[in-house]
Amino acid sequence: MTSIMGVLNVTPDSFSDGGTCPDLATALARAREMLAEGAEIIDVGGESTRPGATPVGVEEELRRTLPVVEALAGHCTLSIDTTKEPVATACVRAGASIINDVSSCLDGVAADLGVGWICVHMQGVPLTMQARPRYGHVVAEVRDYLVTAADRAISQGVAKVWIDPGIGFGKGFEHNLELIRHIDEFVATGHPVAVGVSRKSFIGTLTDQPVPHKRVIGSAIAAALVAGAGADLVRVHDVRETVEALRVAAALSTNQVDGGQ
Ligand code: HH2
Repeated sequence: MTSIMGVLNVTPDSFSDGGTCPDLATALARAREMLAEGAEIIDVGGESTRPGATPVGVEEELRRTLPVVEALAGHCTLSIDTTKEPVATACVRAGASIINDVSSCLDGVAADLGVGWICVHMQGVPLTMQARPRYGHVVAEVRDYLVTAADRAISQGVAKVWIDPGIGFGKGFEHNLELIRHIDEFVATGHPVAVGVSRKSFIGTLTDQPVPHKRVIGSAIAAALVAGAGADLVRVHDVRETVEALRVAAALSTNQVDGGQ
């Protein structure tokens, strides 16, 4: 059964929901709403990784994320979406049990802290990654990179490792489509697969929808497809709609037995 990770961005500038949680009370209310809708994990993020985003410092990222993690600790499974060791460490000490790492560099931190690690593939860095992403065979290159990183992390003793193809992280439109069409090849590696398709620009291109928070139906369909292909985790902004899409897709699928109610 695929788990749903609800996105809780406490940033002013995230690509689809920046500024929607300007204070602690709003962030906690949003977390509670997503949990009530069926999210199993809340992913707290204090720095946007959108193409061209300006990096923030450790102090500022901690000021945004730590109070949220402290307040939610013990109430749900928490992941911290960061590429910074001090932020990951502080948030894990405060109660997060997963490091969601788009830099794929924090495996040693996850090993030392005894927590799970989501290893995301990214070509380049957020500031420039969409300039000219290039691959020979995108599925094989991304998959092989992730398997090497995951095996390394497991050999260091990381408790649980998810591999994530990093949709939109240094990928062009066709690269994203190819990766999603071939999610089964990632599942076949035996590592649990996490996927973030929610509201991303390829959906805007497919649906001619420039406004990210209006890409809900396309996002839910894409999430249901990757769930059907065996993804362990989908990272989404629109939890209720995704739960509904996964439930219907699972009930109508010939190769799944769970999810129907
Ligand atoms: N995508 C984003 C951020 N974190 N983590 C994982 N594991 N996989 C993803 O695809 C992924 C991610 C980008 O989405 P969002 O957090 O909504 O935007 P921003 O980076 O602008 O805050």
